[in-house]
Amino acid sequence: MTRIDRIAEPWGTRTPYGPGEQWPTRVDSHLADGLTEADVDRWVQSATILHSNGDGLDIAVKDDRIVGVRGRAVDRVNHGRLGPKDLFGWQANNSPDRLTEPLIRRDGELVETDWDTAMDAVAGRCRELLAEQGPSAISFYTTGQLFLEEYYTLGLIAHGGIGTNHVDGNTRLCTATAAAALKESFACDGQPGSYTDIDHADVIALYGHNMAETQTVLWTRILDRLAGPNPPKVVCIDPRETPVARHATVHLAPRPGTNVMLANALLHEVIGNGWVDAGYVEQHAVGFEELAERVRDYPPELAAEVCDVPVERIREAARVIGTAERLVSSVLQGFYQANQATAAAVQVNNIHIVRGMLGKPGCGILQMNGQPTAQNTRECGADGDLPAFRNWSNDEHIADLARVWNVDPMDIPHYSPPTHAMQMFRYAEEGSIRFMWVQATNPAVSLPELGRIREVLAQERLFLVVQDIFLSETAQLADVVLPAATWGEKTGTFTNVDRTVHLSEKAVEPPGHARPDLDIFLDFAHRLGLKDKDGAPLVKWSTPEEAFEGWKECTRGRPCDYTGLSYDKLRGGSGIQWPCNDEHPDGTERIYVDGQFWSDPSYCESYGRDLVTGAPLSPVEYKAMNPSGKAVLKAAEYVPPHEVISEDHPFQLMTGRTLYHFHTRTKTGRAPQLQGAAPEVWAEMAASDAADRGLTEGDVLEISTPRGRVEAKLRISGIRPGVVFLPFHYGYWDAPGGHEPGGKRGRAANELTITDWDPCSKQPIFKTAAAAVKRLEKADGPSPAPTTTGSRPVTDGVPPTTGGDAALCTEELATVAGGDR
Ligand SMILES: Nc1nc2c(c(=O)[nH]1)N[C@H]1C(S)=C(S)[C@@H](COP(=O)(O)OP(=O)(O)OC[C@H]3O[C@@H](n4cnc5c(=O)[nH]c(N)nc54)[C@H](O)[C@@H]3O)O[C@H]1N2
Ligand SMILES: Nc1nc2c(c(=O)[nH]1)N[C@H]1C(S)=C(S)[C@@H](COP(=O)(O)OP(=O)(O)OC[C@H]3O[C@@H](n4cnc5c(=O)[nH]c(N)nc54)[C@H](O)[C@@H]3O)O[C@H]1N2
Ligand SMILES: [Mo]
Repeated sequence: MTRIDRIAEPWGTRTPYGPGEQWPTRVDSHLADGLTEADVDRWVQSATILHSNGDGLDIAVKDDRIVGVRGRAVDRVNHGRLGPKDLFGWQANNSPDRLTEPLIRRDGELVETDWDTAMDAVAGRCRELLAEQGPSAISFYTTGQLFLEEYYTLGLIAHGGIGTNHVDGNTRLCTATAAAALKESFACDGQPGSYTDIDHADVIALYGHNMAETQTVLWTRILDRLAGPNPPKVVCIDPRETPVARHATVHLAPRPGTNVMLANALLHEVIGNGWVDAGYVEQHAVGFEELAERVRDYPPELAAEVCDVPVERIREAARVIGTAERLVSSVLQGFYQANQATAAAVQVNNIHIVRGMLGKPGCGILQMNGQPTAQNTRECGADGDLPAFRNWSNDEHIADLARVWNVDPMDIPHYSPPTHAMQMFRYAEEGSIRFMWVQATNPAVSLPELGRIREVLAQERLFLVVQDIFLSETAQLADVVLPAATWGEKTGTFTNVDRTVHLSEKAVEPPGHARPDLDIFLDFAHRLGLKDKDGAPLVKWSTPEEAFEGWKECTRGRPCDYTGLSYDKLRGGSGIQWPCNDEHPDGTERIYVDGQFWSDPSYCESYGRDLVTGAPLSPVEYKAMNPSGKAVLKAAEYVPPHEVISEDHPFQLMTGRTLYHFHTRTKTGRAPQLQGAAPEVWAEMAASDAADRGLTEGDVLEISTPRGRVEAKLRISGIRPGVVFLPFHYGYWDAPGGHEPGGKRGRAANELTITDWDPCSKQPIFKTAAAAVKRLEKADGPSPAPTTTGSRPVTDGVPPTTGGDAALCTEELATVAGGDR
């Protein structure tokens, strides 16, 4: 047993292993100061929530309070390991400033009230608007952070009960492109691969994915392969010198917004050099000719110029990828939130299809998720999709869903594509949406162009309900605030990116009168008196387990088949991967193993879209591609970003994350070790840019775009020249004096971002804009950015990031086998 500072050493100790071997077990734990495992009253099974990795853990309880966490050795995902956010983030549950009572706005002020008054106000306003304006006045903006049972219930209430098409989640900002890219290539959502592919891979390519900071345990798996015999090669495509880039065999740092150009050049090389599995393509894919023709126009020389990357390095990356025997790729926000998101992500699928690198050990695509339960938002139909990957433009699928719900098919809105989040905010701005219920997301910090978003949310005519665990920046603008119970205080299941389903059990009571999100939805359905077509209650369950059983029926025979799972089966051991049914009682490690895809027109989730305009294809257009059972290769031309640099705005602006914080910091900002590691906003710039402008480490800068301005201290980092990076974690709930929303001294990166989205996935573009930078004050010390991460300084004299004694965690290396497979 070792104790180490997991702020200073975020990934912990290496446990090297070789290709095809089992990843060794290492059990990580952290308990509140002074406690040992002997003090713990009980351990309660759960999984991690501050990212999408889905690491199994147990919650330590003493005197009915959460006092720590310990990784689950038996879990297939993490083999016992936990990341820094998991080890320390639970402390937020115990914060003294949790919401404990509902609040309602009276004479302009939010005041405490009881649940009856609050829910009557919510249901009452909803009923009034339904009578006056119909369902299109009602909208729900949900999240990727609730549980499966909650999303399914919400989707049923909104689609089957109220009949509104305005249901989306912050997953639109997050992994709408993951879903879109999978639907374009495979006609259905669902990850082909498995995390275990990392155990077998000889090449791992990361596209706009800083996995080291955002899926720390998955990255630990890669670090352990890199430390073992026959390590894999790593290809990193990221404009910053992230920890991933530092471990890469080849690092390409393209100009932001040029991903399609670069990916097309990689495909140009792969196809041009004949690194193609012709037999696989012939049997299992359509569209090869169009793709080959398109990428012929994208030689590496052209990409080198447009992306500003050395041509030899593009060729080298293409050779590594093109000659890989077992290739794993992962894609995330550097693609999904950048120019031409879906078109770029689809090219990564294309690489795997043309190389026949699917469905075999070591050959997996991870079109990654970000939030812990985003997969369920999508599966359960709480993001505009319909439950269990049903196709909204297939009338038979609507009829089948109506059968499951016992409603009339015409009561389920499917007359047009589901309203995406950015459009919902537009409708609210224009006044056609009058009721917006926001759950577990903080749009007043996380949406682009915050000045505009605050105005939309603050309108008198919009009835805003916010369901949260803290009085977030968004909750402060609400008409009614509903205090929720969270992870550890309620029971439910969730599914990670490699389709592993975990059960998360209630460990302690929620504070005050906070209630589980599921109970709040059930209460709402009850107050509205929602009925099925026979006059029975529409929602037929009252507990999470009953909701799960209802969901299982909804998935029967669909790709994400949960019928073989149960709460009991998920208890005690490892998480289990869907599909899990009679045919696959222990779950399914990889899908598409036989080169058969769920693309039959009568079965598929989507007919796809035009990658450049985003227009949905009609069933006839889809069928004309002859896709039955096959994957679809879709080519895309490169289109430059909309907002480009100018004399006034000479820098490209990118925004993103740091290892120590989660989003708007409502949880990690309340965990002292994490907050201490990254206490305040900063801005990253290359040494050459700083030198050109006479700037030094720690200078106070103003970064501005036509939308707003932010004040931040300069970190001179390994970012590519011409680019400024801001973390988006810092809003206003704990802002020091002077920083204020829309004021002279902004702090939130989204004051600066642009209202623009990918035509296909409708995901906002948080990573490509043009900005100006000027110095406000000279440095009085280094910037507060961490030194262990992508923000590592290139200048001397910056003290290392450490959590000291407070951040000591236990590591237990074990020889016993961890989770199989
Ligand atoms: N520590 C931590 N972990 C998290 C989260 C968190 O808030 N904090 N959030 C979770 C969630 S919801 C998500 S969605 C994921 C996100 O996880 P990531 O996508 O890994 O994180 P980001 O920092 O948003 O962006 C990744 C990288 O994209 C690069 N990038 C920017 N523009 C471009 C471009 O045009 N091209 C390319 N190739 N790269 C570009 C940036 O330099 C950045 O390093 O993380 C999850 N895990
Ligand atoms: N500029 C820029 N903006 C971005 C991004 C970026 O990279 N750059 N990334 C985007 C991405 S990928 C994402 S995912 C979003 C994230 O953006 P948000 O979803 O707005 O961020 P969070 O801080 O996770 O907000 C979650 C809220 O839910 C509350 N909460 C937590 N648990 C529960 C619960 O169990 N029940 C309830 N009811 N509430 C709960 C928290 O207190 C918090 O207020 O930001 C997006 N915005
Ligand atoms: Mo996300």
